[in-house]
Amino acid sequence: MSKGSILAGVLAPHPPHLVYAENPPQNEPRAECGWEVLRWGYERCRRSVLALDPEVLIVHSPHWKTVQGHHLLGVDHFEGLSVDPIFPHLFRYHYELDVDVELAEAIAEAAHEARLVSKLMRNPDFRVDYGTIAACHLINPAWDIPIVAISSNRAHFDFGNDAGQEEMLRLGEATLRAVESTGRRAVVLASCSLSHRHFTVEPEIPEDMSHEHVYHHGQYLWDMHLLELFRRGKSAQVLDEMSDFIEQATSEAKDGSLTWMLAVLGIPDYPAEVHAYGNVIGTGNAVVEWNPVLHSHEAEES
Ligand code: 2XP
Ligand code: FE2
Repeated sequence: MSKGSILAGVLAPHPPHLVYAENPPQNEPRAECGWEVLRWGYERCRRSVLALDPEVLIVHSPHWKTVQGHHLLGVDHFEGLSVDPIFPHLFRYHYELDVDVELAEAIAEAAHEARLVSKLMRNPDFRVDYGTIAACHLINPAWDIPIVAISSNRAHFDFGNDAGQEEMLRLGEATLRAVESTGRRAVVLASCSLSHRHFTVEPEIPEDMSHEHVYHHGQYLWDMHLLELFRRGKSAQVLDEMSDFIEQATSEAKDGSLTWMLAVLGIPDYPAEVHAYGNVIGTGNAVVEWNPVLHSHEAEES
């Protein structure tokens, strides 16, 4: 078996609004339009990563919250209805997905060897969280590639940001080792927003874009700072500044997804492609792709 590899990584935010606005057959509510810049960015990103022909998408989600350790879906197939607890009028999504259980088991084992607590979710009736579903839908609406889904163990919340960072770096390194040893060609998805300050009053028409804008300049400055670092290949600096970003931008990165993904990618020092940035309920969301192939084409052209 040849050694597996990470083909690309994507910062793949999961606001249910983006799925709602696409009107896929799986989602019950219907939208007129909305959040186009982010959705068009997702279209470009989707084309780019699916062209790499990945065998599996590995996603880390802030909305599968586990207290004791890192859990992974461990059944071949899940299906059900996912209803967003805050936006049930936007997201009532009938999902059906396949899991790469062998890889999930290998990641759980590699995590265990790295002295992290891990566990496989073997309940076939488990309801998969909307952070996993929305990010995977937006990257691959055909759902024809199996996934591995990893929970957020909330280490930043329970033990502080420094401990959380260390935990997620170790989980990322363990994930990479498991991908390599199982020979998989994988794309990794960090399902999270950047700044995460919500507005507090929803407009009568959710897709009324006159309400979607930056609500706090400080949060916007942080988002732009991070995107600039991504674009310049400075993910090590992002990790150095992550604790401040988490606190000052109330970032959803506190759930660990972004740190995990940068670790799986080996803390990339090449430029990422920012496909889009936009606000959803006032939060800052970016679709960003780390793809060494794209980068090497850019390098050849310059
Ligand atoms: O608040 C969250 O974490 C959500 N996923 C809701 C929607 C938009 C957030 O950015
Ligand atoms: Fe979220």
